Amino acid sequence: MAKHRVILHVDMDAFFAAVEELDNPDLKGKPVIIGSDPKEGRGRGVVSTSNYEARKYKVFSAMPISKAWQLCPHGVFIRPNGKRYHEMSKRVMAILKTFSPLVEQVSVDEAFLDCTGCERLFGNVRELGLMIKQKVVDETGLTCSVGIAVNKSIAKIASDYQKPDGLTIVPPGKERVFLADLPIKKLWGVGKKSQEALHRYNIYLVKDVMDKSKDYFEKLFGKHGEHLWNMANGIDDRPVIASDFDDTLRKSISEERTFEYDVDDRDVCEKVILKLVDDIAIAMRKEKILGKTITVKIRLEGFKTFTRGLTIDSHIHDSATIQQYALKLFREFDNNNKKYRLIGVQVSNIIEEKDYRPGLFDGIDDKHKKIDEALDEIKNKFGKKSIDRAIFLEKE
Ligand code: TTP
Ligand code: MG
Repeated sequence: MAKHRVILHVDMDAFFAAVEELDNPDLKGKPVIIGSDPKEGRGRGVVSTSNYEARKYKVFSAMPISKAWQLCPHGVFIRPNGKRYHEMSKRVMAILKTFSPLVEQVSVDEAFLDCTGCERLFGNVRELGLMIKQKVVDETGLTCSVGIAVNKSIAKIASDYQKPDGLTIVPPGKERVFLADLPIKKLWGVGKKSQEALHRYNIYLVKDVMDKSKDYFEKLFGKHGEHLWNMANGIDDRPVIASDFDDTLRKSISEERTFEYDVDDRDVCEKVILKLVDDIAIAMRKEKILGKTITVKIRLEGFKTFTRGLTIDSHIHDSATIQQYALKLFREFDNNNKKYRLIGVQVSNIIEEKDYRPGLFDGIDDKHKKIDEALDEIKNKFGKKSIDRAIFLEKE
């Protein structure tokens, strides 16, 4: 028998909601919806996640919070507590690292593990999967779902197959049987747009892709088509790349604001960007981290969402420099005369201050640094709301 890999995908169940339930047992059995303030149906943000009870009412991630309120008015609506979820995420990732040195964290609540060769240490792959689930629940109180297969794309589909608290194993050689009857949207990389395009060619299930040649899809969609055909046929040789995570390091830090009313005044948006960046930069300095990728998220009326990002040469955490890049990204974005619904800013590509090595192009402006330090000190002493740069004192 050919040698094959043992790849696991671990994904926490209803992660943010599960952490809230853990911290507040009164929530047990109730529909829990994490997201922005529903304001009795007038709220304009979105749902981050919902627990499985709330999903019975068809409340799902990324849905407008006002719709969630309509579908489930008796639900418990909770604002997200990113810091707490991040802390639990770190604990989960640390547990996973005790099963393999090759752990690739792909989002706050999911990771791939390459356990090739280690499975016998744990008996067999089923035992391995059960042990991981047991250790996660014993040490965090949270459940997860695990998929095990010969490659990443199938392991990822498998972890989702029997959620929550699932364990799905696709034995080597059974990939195509497992995939055949799934809807194409289950394939990794097939989003709403690709799905619609494929439907136009009468392709609904993975087996509809299998029935055709690779050439057929290459001609239709180029490189994407080739990738699609490979995924459908269970071919994926991408390696698990160990995240060089220091267990304590977060991957990004972000803030966003949904406007009460759609806004067409760009000055208002720019002021919000300045404020969001200030909050991010203060948190970064407090956590002693630096970042070099700045991304701006823009949601326009009608809900279309765009992101624009750039990576600079040096790692920074001073407000003024991040603000300057965030504003540049915002100003370069063509909103097509549409109004703004939401503005967000993210800093990623994070390192710790202690790992910072000044590069040739570094030159954190000394003046900015001094202003930041002074602001941080006052805010530390007198609280976050005690002082703001002049521009924030105007009504937003
Ligand atoms: P997911 O793993 O996609 O969802 P989940 O863990 O809540 O539920 P499932 O059992 O189906 O895995 O995302 C992990 C967390 O990321 C989720 O708890 C909240 C957050 N998230 C958002 O904030 N917005 C989103 O649109 C999505 C999809 C997730
Ligand atoms: Mg999850």
